[in-house]
Amino acid sequence: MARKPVVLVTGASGEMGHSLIHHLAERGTFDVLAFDLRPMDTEVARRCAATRVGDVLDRYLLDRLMSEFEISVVFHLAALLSTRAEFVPETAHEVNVQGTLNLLRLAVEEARSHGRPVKFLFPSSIAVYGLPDLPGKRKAGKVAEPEWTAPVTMYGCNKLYCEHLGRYFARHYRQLAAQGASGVDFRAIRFPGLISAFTVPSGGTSDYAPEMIHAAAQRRPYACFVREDTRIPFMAMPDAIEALLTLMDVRAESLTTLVYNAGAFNPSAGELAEMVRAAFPGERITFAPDARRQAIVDSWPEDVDDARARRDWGFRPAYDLDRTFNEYLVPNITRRYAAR
Ligand code: AKB
Repeated sequence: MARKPVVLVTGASGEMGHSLIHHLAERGTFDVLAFDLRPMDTEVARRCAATRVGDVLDRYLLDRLMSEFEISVVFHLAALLSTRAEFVPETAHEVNVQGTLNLLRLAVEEARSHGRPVKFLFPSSIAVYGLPDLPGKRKAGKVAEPEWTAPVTMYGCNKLYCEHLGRYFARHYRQLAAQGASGVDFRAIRFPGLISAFTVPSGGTSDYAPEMIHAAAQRRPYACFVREDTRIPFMAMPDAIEALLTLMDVRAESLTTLVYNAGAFNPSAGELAEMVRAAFPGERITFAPDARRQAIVDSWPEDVDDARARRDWGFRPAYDLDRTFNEYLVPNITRRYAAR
């Protein structure tokens, strides 16, 4: 019996998964197998050819997927983000690293099964960077891929190691064995903080930006957990998904590396608050820094140098800060909460 050709999306119920599946459905060129620990909501499930609920640590279940589906692309989005991971670092390691290893193994077996390379799209993060202190962060400015990769969170350590795992699988897998290349075509983007109009984040340390906006749209006061002068790069979710899909489509010969920075805008928390107050008059935003979460964000760069992505595969964010705010966030978030 022929297996059903699909692209596999893990973490399908998460923020990126929700948006990616929407974009893949719009494209209409792939059938999507959505996989998550939690059941997909109907909005996501109806856009998929199939959905499965399970754990990326369950290798038996992953083998069952391979018995039913022929997987040509893996979008491995399942992860415990930086804040949540700090409460259960060993579990985060299991999910973020062993889970990724299990999916890389699946990609090897699928490539050998159908005889074609399997593209493995991996969302890494600015969390792989570790700036030593605020003066060092400000002096470093736009950080390029080879710089400051000394993460201070378990999540950042996991993401950096998984980049190396992907490189190993793509270029050095079982290098002493007789059998040839793995067939895994690993491609990663180090995403900044992502802001979605359609989902509310959970478990991230960059979440203060989307939390502030979603709170304002619900007319709820917001106490920001970082200082007003805190500055890191962000990106509108549509640009993040478009970047993943563009990187997926690019010919391998055009890529000079496997891991790329991608940035869009980097307002301070105070600048963002001003925009939110202007868009939602009367909104009460206060600043009550949480010293521990602040220390994490202070270790992340003010901005990223994404010249390689722009050169190798034409990365260009469509949304700058103003357009993100005025065309994407405010109208859609206002509509989301008005409908409630
Ligand atoms: C987090 O805050 O953990 C993530 C990230 C920056 O990768 N949003």
